[in-house]
Amino acid sequence: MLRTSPNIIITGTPGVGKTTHCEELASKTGLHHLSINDVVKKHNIGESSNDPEDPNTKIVDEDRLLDCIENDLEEGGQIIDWHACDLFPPSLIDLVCVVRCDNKVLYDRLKARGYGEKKLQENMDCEIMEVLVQEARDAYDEEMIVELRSEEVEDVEKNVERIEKWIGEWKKEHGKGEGGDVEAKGAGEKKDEDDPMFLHG
Ligand code: DAT
Repeated sequence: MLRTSPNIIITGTPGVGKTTHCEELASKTGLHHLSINDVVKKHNIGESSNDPEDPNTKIVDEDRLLDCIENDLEEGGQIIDWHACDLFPPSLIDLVCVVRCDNKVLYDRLKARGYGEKKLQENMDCEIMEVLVQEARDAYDEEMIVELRSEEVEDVEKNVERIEKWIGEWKKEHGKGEGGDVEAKGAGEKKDEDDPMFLHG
């Protein structure tokens, strides 16, 4: 089935601003915020970890997770909110946004969430070592990946605007632009400067 709207992953270290971006983007575009946390809860597919410091962390059965969301992904128009990205089949993904955040800002956000020292340090290391950027690069084509900074409220507005423009371009290219009969452009015709996601890095 051909998707009429793109599937977009919003990923990154916990606390960087994934949910904030997904909610804003969903409200601006009408695409569906697919919170994997909610899917895991709804279908009860997470096992509690044995870590006493972190009993709320769930180890997710990825095969069952994919079964639960496969139809949604095939339909398209999903904004996937999750702190991992390499489990989603590349053929069903159109854009991967890795949200990034300054260490000091992230530390304060995670502290405010009440994270213990160990969990806080693990997540800080994850951001410093660029774990999610690397995971995205290992799983998807470089051209599909974009890093977005999220330190201030204005960053969210700017990022969401960029993604909105990108969605418009995607729909035009796939013949789903406003007006209906826009012809799909061949991939070879596309110039980087036409692309709102990659224009400014
Ligand atoms: P995540 O879903 O990645 O765990 P979140 O969206 O829940 O992160 O955001 C964590 C906290 O940080 C939350 O209180 C909102 C705030 N926040 C996120 N991005 C922000 C930004 N760009 N400017 C100001 N606050 C932000």
